[in-house]
Amino acid sequence: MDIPMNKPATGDFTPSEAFTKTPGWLDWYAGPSKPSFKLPAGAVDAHCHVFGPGLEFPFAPERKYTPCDASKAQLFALRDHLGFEKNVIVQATCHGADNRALVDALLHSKGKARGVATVKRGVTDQELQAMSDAGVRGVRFNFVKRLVDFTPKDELMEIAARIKPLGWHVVIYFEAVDLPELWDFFTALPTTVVVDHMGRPDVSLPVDGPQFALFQKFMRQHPNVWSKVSCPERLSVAGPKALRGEKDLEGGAYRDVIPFARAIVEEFPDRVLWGTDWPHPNLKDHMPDDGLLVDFIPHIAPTPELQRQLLVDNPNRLYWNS
Ligand code: 0GY
Repeated sequence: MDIPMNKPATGDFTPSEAFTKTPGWLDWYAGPSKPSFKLPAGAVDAHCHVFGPGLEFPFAPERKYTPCDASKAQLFALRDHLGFEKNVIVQATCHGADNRALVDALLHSKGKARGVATVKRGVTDQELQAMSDAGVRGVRFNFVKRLVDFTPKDELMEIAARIKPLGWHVVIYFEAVDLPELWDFFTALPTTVVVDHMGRPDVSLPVDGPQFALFQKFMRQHPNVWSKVSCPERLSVAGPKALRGEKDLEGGAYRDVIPFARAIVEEFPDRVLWGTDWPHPNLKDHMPDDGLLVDFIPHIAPTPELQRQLLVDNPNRLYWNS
């Protein structure tokens, strides 16, 4: 590995003396392979995080997990190693609504990163403007119960109305089973709405079954809705092990996620984004090699045209206005 990840390639180390990691926490993988798939020029990793470092940017008291550190320098080293040009850094729930680590990463990115923040009702206009100046372009509303405490929908709607004039959008994270209950709220949002990880479908269900059909209907009926077709490692039941040849479509890593992501990319090619999700919080059974995750992209976006839209055109339009 040729990147200064600043931690041992294996192992179970305690990253910051200030915090003790959640028991069983899986650290990000410090020896990512060089992808075989060559990313197009201008490609954006549109979903990744920074964690701390905890000594510099303490984790939030209300957090549901305590991760290992994952610094901006380590993220930027991974970006360069994989062949991305830019990042979209999404505020992780372990930092709550304290966006200092995110903003610090944006300010040190030389314009190569944009951000998605978490804010509360009490945020001031000056704070929003300062975040915008630093490169924040959206807020994230999280409905995954294991990650956050409940926030009333009227508070979220008020925040959405306040960030709209800044040209920001709303990123939503939820589980597929909760889409029916959240439908009215989501479809009333006044901004572009970006869904994390395709709304977390249960990929053991049929791709043409009612659960995924509802998500497709959500995108079909609402042209302001975009989707990240990210996180095969999180959604897959089949897991990272190939059945036959490593790169084989039907037998390869995370093969059960391919039909879902590919259906979304092919139907909505101008409203999809892709990201590594580094440093991969809360994975339980394996930590992916980010180089192999990049090699997954041509399975879900099989043509150079789809790859360019997914990796270059769409994220640059949404986050850099270009
Ligand atoms: C992700 C997924 C997860 C966590 C977070 O902010 C977060 O803590 O997003 C998860 O645990 O599913 O997109 O990183």
